[in-house]
Order: sequence, then C-alpha cells, then structure tokens
Amino acid sequence: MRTYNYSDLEPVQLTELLKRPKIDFASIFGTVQPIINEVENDGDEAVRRFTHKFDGVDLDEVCFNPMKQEVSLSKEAKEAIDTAFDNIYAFHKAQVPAPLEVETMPGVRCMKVARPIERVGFYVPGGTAVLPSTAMMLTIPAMIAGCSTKVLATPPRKDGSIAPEIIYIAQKAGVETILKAGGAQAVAAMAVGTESVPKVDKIFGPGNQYVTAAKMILQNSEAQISIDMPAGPSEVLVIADEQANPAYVAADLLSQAEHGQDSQVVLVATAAFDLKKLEQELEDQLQELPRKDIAKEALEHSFILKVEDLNQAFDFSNEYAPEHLIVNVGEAESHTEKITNAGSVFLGQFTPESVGDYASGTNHTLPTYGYARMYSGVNLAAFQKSVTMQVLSEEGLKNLGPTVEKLAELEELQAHKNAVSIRLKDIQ
Ligand code: HSO
Ligand code: ZN
Repeated sequence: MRTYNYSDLEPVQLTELLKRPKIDFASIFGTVQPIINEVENDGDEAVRRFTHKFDGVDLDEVCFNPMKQEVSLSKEAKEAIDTAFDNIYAFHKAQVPAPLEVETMPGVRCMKVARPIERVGFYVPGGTAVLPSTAMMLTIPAMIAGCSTKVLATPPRKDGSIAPEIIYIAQKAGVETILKAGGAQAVAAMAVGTESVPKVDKIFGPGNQYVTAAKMILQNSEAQISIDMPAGPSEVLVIADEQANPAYVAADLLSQAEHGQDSQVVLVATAAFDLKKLEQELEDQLQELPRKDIAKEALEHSFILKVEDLNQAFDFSNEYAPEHLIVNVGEAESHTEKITNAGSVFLGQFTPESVGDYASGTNHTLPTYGYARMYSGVNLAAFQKSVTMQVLSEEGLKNLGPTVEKLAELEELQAHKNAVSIRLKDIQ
C-alpha cells in the first residue's frame, strides 16, 4: 500500500487522496436507459429477456410469494440468521419516534407523526457473493415501519432458484413478493411495476453501477420513486495507534478489500503503530483468502496515511467521510465527539466492521463515496415520512390571526388574509 505523511502533503495531494475513483455515469446512463424503456414497454417479458441475456437464466416465473415456499436450511444457519435478525430488529424498533406535540402559542398546537412509506422495494445484490445480510438490513426496518407492500429483488442463481437464506429472511420479515431478477431491469420493474411486479414508492439497497444508475434515472422520472442514497464501492477507514494489534488491523482492511476490486481501504496510523508488522500480516492473511485476487487488487489502490496525532487522524477521516470508520485506539469511546462524517463507526479493538456488517444491530446499508457528509445510513426513518398537523382553538386563532393577516398583507395575498379575517370577525 502506498504510504504518505499527513504533515508533508501538499493541498493538491490531499485532495487526490480524498477522491474516490471516478464513475462515468454519463456512459452508464446510456446503457441503462434503454433497459428501463424496455421494461416500461414490455413489462415481465422484458425482465425475462434481460435475465436470459445477463444472467443466462430462463425464468419459470418472474415473481413468487416466499411465504408459500418450503426452505431447507441447517439449524446453525437458521440460528445465526435468527440472532442477527433479533439484534437488527431490536436496534431499529428502538428508533420508532414518539409522537411530537408542541403548543407554540396558547391555543395553537402543532404535531408531527410518522407514517410508513406504503410500497417499498429492496435490491439484494447477487453477483460475486450472495448477501442474505443485506436482505435483513432492508426488510427488518420496513417490517417495523409497517410498509404494506414489500418487494425484494435479487438475481436468480444459475438454476433459476433463489438462495434459501434469502427466502427464510423474506418469510420472517413478511415480504410478499420476491422478484427473481437483478440489475437495472429489476430496479425498473419495481419502479414502474409490471404484470407481476407491484410498483413501489421507494427503492433501497446497494448494487453495481448499473443498479445505481437505474435508481438515479428512475428517481428523476415519471415513475415517481425515491431512493435511499447514491451508492459507490464499499469502503473502510481504520485509525490505529500504538495499542492496535497489526493482525487485527490487517484482518479488518482485508474484510473490506474482499468485497470488490474497487473497494476503498484506508489506514490512518500514528507513528507508534507497527506498520512493518501490518504489511507482513496483510501479506500472510491475504494468501489464505479464497477471494485473494479481488482483495489484492483492492489493496493496490489503497493507501496508508501516517499522522502525528489522533487529531490529525480524525481531521482526515472527517474530510474523507468514510462509509465505515474503525477507531482502533486506546479509550476509543472518548473520541466520539471528534467524529463528524462517517456512515457507521466501530470503536475499540474488539469491534471489527464484520459485526456491523452482519449482526450487532446497526444497519450496513451506508453512504459511500463521501456522501456520509450529508446522507445517513438506512435506518427506520428511511421507511417513513413524517406528517405534520396543527389545530387551533378559538383562542388560538385570536392569538395568531393578526400575525397571519399581516404577513399575508406583506405578500399581497388577499385571499390568504381573508381566510383568517372571515373567522376573526365571527369570534371577536
Ligand atoms: N460491508 C458491506 C456489507 C456486507 N458485508 C454484507 C458483508 N456482507 C457494505 O457495508
Ligand atoms: Zn462487508
């Protein structure tokens, strides 16, 4: 991994290090738009065509109801899923907002209540790895929010089936429809609806560049959908000081690197951290990984930044705004105030990113690409919208009416003023 000294960096170099690989969305849009158009025009038939073309699978059915399926899974697999499910459920259930009511003036009451987004779609990637954990991260908060239509899209396996782990999770979360398709065609089918795919209002989940491009195009189209967030390749930034075990740090870096060749892996280390030992550990541990080719490539464009102290480390991390931030330093919790931009944070030597990827309870659908500066990861509120309400008593209208009349006058909107005056006349 390339190594830099934070204090020696020229501003241009710093800007370079903060950058993520450029994604040429203009050309990807050119590929994706015709796929969307075909799904709009031909519905299920287009989904079948693209699944044949891109996944080499001839679908017997485009969708099915997972509730009606038998699943065969080992006891151990079920137990692991059940434990993760319960933790994710508990953490997201605790996010249910209390109804809010404020009396802003005597007789003027304002309320804010949460309501579920009715129809939601989840994209669960297939590709180089099946990700049942992503199915949990998306379906559980939707279940808690009370979304009434839940569609899960995931590419079929070579034999046209869907992994039993995903079906088991879909059953637990009350998903009514599994769409056996991936890519832009799956996103389009959920956004516009087809003969067998219910149309949804919001689409969640990570995916490759085509999936992301489809989400971006469709949110700006007549399909009228919203999306969770823009997504880029997965990333981790580890901050390590002298107490961090280089073997743990190497393991954490590799766990992110194995996601994809384009994964972003950054180590920010204080001078006393043993970088020699780290390099050795990276090399040794890499050799043992089934996905070593992917991880190796990811490491090739990753880097190490040496800092003088933890303040520099957090300054850089906040500018980088990583999807995952691992703080492997002494008294890690004492530094949380310094963290301003990060998707999800892992504190202390016993908290690898993997625990949040799978089972601690936090969500792993997180902003990448520097979007942690302004986006939150998926959470319960992402499946809700808030509705405000207000009620005025006679006294309330007497108190507030003159203010509204004056403001309406300033805006020269006579009808607005009248709506108040006509009532005030009756009650004064
Ligand atoms: N680190 C990934 C999530 C994941 N890891 C799924 C394993 N499975 C992006 O946050
Ligand atoms: Zn992961």
